[in-house]
Amino acid sequence: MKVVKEFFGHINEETVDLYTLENDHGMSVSCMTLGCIITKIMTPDRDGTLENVVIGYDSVDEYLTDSYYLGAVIGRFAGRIAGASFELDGVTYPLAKNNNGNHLHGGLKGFDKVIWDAEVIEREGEAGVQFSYFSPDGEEGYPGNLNVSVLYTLNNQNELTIRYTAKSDQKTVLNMTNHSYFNLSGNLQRDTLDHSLQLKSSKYLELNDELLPLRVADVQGTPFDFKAAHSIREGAESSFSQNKLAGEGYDHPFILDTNHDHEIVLKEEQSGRSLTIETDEVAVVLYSGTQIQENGEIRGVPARKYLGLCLETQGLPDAVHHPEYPSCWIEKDVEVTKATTYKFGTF
Ligand code: FUC
Repeated sequence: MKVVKEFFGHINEETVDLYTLENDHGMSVSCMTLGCIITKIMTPDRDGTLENVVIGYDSVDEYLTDSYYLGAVIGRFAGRIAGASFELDGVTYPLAKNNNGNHLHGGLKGFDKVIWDAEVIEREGEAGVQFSYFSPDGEEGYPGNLNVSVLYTLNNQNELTIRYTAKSDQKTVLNMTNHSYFNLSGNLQRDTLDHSLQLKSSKYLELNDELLPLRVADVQGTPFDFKAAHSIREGAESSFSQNKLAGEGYDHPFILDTNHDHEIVLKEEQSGRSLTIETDEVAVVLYSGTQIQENGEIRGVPARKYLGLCLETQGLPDAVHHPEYPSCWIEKDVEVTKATTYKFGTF
């Protein structure tokens, strides 16, 4: 196991460092101090060939102008918050408006665009890096001074675990995730339409035309039923209104029926790669990369829809306006922690 630290770039006077965690099988995860962004995950295909399975860029400048949140940690609140404000204990908190008058993924300068401190963590059988950040009271409109850390660890079972820990000096809201775009074909050789996905989820959130949660719906009889694995293409090419609304694909929260039980399994037939995700979180947002513009290249391939897909484990978007959803509030001075594990395998 090893951790290698490299210089990745500058933002004004500040240095951005890249950390590569590598296990004894040569699998590696590269992540940096800007936004805890995962730039690369090298995993073996069924013949043992190591290739990259996430979308990323090679320079800090590309990440600074990026609007896709490639590989980044999202916070304080993942997904959209209607009207960019919420009420807590009788006080209204206006938030940054950065998406059609709504708030998206933490605002104008969310956790994805700030530089985090980093510390290498070496433990038996694990290579890791812990990023930490202090988010002051009022940042992007959110109440409470918040100390937050994100720990990435890689082990010899080809498992990457992301652990989010946070504590605030006031009651506040929190919903963090990682926004990696997976593409198991390796080095973006193919798009993700023929990736097959299995989800232990019976219910999803229907969205309105601003992509905000409308109501809880049953997956039964729709392209949102992934209890038996099927391709992303099935939704992308379906005439089902919720798939059309998401730009011919998916941009929806799925409520998980179970946790730590192979609840999310993604596979790519040609390479033989699989990804199994297990989480503490109540939901996963499946976003099929439908807003990626046909504009230039990403790592040598034409940028386009479906080039990667996100499986964002998290609480429910806009939960601040839905008391019936699982709570998104965190109490004053109480440390909260959530973890998600990504196991890279072959079949
Ligand atoms: C996702 C989506 C959005 C968005 C973005 C880049 O999580 O929910 O619709 O466009 O990230």
